[in-house]
Amino acid sequence: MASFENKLKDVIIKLHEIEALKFGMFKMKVGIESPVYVDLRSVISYPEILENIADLMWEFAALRNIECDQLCGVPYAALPIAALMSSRSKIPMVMRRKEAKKYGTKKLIEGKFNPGDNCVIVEDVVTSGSSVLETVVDLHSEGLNVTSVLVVVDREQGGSHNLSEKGVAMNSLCTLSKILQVLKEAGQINQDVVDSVRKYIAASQIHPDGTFLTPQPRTENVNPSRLTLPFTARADQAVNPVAAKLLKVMVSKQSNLCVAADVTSASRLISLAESAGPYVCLFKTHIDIVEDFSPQLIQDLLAAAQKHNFLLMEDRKFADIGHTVSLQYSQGIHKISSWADLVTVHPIPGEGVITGLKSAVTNLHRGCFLVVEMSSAGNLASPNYVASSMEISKKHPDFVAGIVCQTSGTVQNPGLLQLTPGVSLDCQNDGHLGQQYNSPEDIVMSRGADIAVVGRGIIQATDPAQAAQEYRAKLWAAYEKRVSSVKNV
Ligand code: 5BU
Repeated sequence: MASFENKLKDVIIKLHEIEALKFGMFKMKVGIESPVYVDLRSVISYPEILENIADLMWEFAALRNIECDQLCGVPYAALPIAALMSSRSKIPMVMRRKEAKKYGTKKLIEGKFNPGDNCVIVEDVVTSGSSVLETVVDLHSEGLNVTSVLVVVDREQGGSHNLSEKGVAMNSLCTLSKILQVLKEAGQINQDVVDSVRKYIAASQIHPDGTFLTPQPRTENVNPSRLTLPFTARADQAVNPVAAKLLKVMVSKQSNLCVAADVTSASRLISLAESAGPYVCLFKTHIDIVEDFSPQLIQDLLAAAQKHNFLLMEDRKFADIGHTVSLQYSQGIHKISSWADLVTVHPIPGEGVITGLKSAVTNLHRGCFLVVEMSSAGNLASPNYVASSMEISKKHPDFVAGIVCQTSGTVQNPGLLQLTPGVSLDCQNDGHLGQQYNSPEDIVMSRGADIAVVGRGIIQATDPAQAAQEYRAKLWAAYEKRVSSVKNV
């Protein structure tokens, strides 16, 4: 039987074939032009696709442990999807009228329900989340409880954030980023289309009242998102002390560059810390590849970190049960917790991996980056995995400094940092080794990175100091552009 992921890919490709997903230039309801158009109303003409979507939505709801007493479809495109889900699951359905009837009973909600029933909203596409919020208001006024919405496509333009601010969790079957990835891999769209849609997503975050968070003119109502709030202001919102410190270092050094110091000798590691150190905010190590490791190396690294004012991150990617990771973090020859300000962690074992790491440190002047998406081709991070990982991060704000991911919509909280590897000026991927590169501008503007990780682009350069300087300048300029697109109007 096809996996959930394969069924999802199949549906995305079919939606493109029937032109429910279109690329070009389209005028949106909110008045801006969009390079992508998503309209699932035509799906009723393709019963098989409709059925597949409803089945996937139901499977997805089960994966997310979503349970409810009522389903509510939002007219029009989501109504048949909700009806099919209701028919399969035998969960009854209610329907919100677009307008209250002018005669007879002025019911807002059609269908039978009891006050206090838990209702999940089913929607086809979410942009700012305003239609869903209107539905929530009406359902609440009729006494129904609404805590989640199931969406087929999240356009990643602020909907998830706007809904969560109102206490409604958005669970999306797929995002625009996922659609781009699937259609690009299937050879149905080219890189230019991918780039233009990514730029558009980063540049058009929308508040539910219709105002744009970026890059349209700033209005008094604008509530800047993570992508548009300057690092200085975000330092105050960081709960983890290392994240706050890192944001301050970034501002004082005007650097959002992390060097990936993937070298195998102690002398090269220290030489890189000295040459690239002045231009980076973060120095990332894989300490287990150093062949002549000794405690002295750590002393030298700490001295370089102090001299050049950068933080140290060991990219250990812990991924075991809590008890084991607590030992791996604090014991052995590397004693990582004694020197690394930050470490990377895979959320795959569940929350215990974080509690395990936390149990190994007595003070919390340590933090971690949770790896929720990877840069490598064919990596297994599904939308469901990303969403569940983000839920884990919310439970440990004291220890999670940020998220390692590849797409701009993943991190909403301005107090968390998005760290993104896979950056190079020439963007030449490394073939069968799987790394996929983006330019400094794209990584910050389109993919939403706060800090970009550059390894071979710097360490294999003839002059690493000069290369670090060049990456730093380009990355910082991209950050300033991202922020000023809202600020300077
Ligand atoms: P590169 O030489 O710029 O490709 O090095 C990238 C570094 O980032 C390298 O140390 C990887 O281990 C690390 N990395 C990555 O490339 N992709 C990921 O998704 C994660 C880490 Br997580």
